[in-house]
This record gives sequence, C-alpha cells and structure tokens, in this order.
Amino acid sequence: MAKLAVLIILGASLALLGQMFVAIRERFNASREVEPVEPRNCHLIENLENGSEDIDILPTGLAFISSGLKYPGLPDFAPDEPGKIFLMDLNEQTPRAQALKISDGFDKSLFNPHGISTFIDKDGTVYLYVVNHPHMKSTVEIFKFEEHQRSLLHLKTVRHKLLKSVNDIVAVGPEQFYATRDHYFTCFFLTLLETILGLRWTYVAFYSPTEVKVVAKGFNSANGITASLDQKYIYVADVTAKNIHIMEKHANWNLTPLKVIQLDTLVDNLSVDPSTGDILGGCHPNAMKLLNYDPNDPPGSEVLRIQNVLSEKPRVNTVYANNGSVLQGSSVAAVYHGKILIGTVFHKALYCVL
Ligand SMILES: [Ca+2]
Ligand SMILES: [Ca+2]
Repeated sequence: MAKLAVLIILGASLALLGQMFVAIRERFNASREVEPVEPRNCHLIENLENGSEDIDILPTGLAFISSGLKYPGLPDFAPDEPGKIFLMDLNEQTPRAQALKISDGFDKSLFNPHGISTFIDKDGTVYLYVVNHPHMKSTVEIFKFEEHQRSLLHLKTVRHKLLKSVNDIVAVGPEQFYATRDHYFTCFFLTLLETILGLRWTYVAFYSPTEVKVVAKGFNSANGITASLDQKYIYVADVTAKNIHIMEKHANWNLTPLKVIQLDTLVDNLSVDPSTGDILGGCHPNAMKLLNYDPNDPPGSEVLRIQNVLSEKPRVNTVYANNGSVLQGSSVAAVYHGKILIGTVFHKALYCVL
C-alpha cells in the first residue's frame, strides 16, 4: 500500500513538472522562429557593443541610449565595465554614438543603467531619469542634461520601498514619474519561480517627493512604460503576458485600465512615434533563447508598430525582425523623422533609414 502511495505521488509530481515545463515553454515562446523583415538601409552603430536596453529621443533629434545593463540571468559581454549613457544626434548625416560625461558626486563605477525617460521643463531644461541597479538594488537617478558640454549633471538619487526591481520609468514632471516593477521577489530563484507560476504580483508605482503609491497592479512582469503624445494615457508592457495595457491617467495620478492589446511576442520597452502617436515595441520573439544564451542559436529581434492604439481594432505591423544573425535581444525601438534606432538588452544597436 505504501508503495502504491509513493508511486501515485511520484506520478502526480512528474505530471505537474511536465505541465510546468510546457507552460514555461509557452510563456517564453520557446518554439517560435521569426520571419525576417529588414529595411534595406540599416547598419550597426559603432561603439554600442554591450547593450542599448532603452532609448529616448528628444523632439530635437538627440537620442539618449542606456548601455551596459547587468541583469540576473541574462548575458553580459562586459561584466567588469560600468554602464554608460550614450548620445546620438539623429540630424547628422551619419549619426555617431558618444558616451556622455557624468558629473562627480555620483558613483560611476556602480552605474548599471536600465530604463530611461526624458522630461523637458517649461524653461527648456532637459532632465534624464535613469533606472539604476547599483549592487543589483533599484534607484532612480535624476540628471540634468548639459547639451554644450555633452554631459549629465547628477541631481538626485531616488530610493523608496515601493521602487523595487524597477525596470522602466516615464517622467511626467520635474520630480514626478511612473515606474514599473518587473518582479515581486528580488532573489533570482524566487523571481524564476514567480515567472513559472505566472503570478501577477508586479505593479506600476507613481513617485513624487510628497506622495508615492501603487497606481496599477496585477501584471505578470510590468516592463516598458511610456505616455501617449497628449499625456492622457499611460502604456505599460507586460512582457511575459505578451501584451500592452492602455491605462487612463487621472488628475490625482491614479491609473485606470482601458484596454489590453494582446500580442504573440514578449514586449519589452515602448516608445511613441512623435508624428503619429503609434506605439513602437521592442520585443523578444523567443525569450527562451534569451535566457539560455547560445551564440550558435542566438535570440532574435522584433519591432512592432501599433497603429490606432485607442480604436476598437489597433493595427499591428512588424517593422523589423531578425533571427539574431544581425541583432540579438531587441528591447526598444524609437523613431525620428523617418529614422529608427533599435536597441538590445546586451548586444549591439541598429540604425535604419525607413
Ligand atoms: Ca523608457
Ligand atoms: Ca525593459
């Protein structure tokens, strides 16, 4: 009898494990391959070899690029080098990426930049907000951009108990922003478990010097975040749920869900086309290849454009798709006057004229 009980328990455990294995493969699109979609006029950007996880382009065509992210479980080609913020002027005939100087009074040796966002104040001052992970913790660094010196002046480090495992931010004021939390747990093993179990314990937090609060919750893994051109809506990518949440923003900064755009790819960072309001998503077509990195079968890249975001039937087009032979692990895309920049978590970055 005891043997039978052991056998039943073993059988049930194996069945459960099998089910979990299938669920993980499905969640990470483990068997998906991409059909190539490659604009003709593209080239890899010199100097950007170790990631370009997030990109934010100013209305003047200056692009900020965060590079050198160290993130548990993901490849890193320069583990001993601190991260950097690069600048590119997309008005130039052949734009080059140049690392920005960072003022003293900020520990550059621990700089581990992740999501970024810019904010232009009424007087024209440009602020750059950067999610930073010194010692794998989360802070938000606020810099003032000094264009003539091509440098960043560090103003403030924001820390808060609600700002844990921060992935991306969108600045909505000189000291106000929304931030996504991508995992509930901070220990790597538990983060893996929460992904496997499909827990919906992550959220969007709002920060201001006087008030910090959770404004939207119930995401598998809240990742990229941005605002609509009119600032009335906030768009949030839930990467492992493979969708984008459209949320209405209220005067008290609370968010209410409006709709969800379901996709078949793991959406990372979002940007908005300044000329159309379309959403551009940097996506991971097969995240299993990202987590089990093999240079001989690398993770691919995919950029989607979502038109008529607020309509009943938004249109989804593929702007770029590659199996990893050119670009691996795309995490963001942003456009300016017919040009597109595509960034990656740990690989290179691509510039195309569309
Ligand atoms: Ca961002
Ligand atoms: Ca991200």
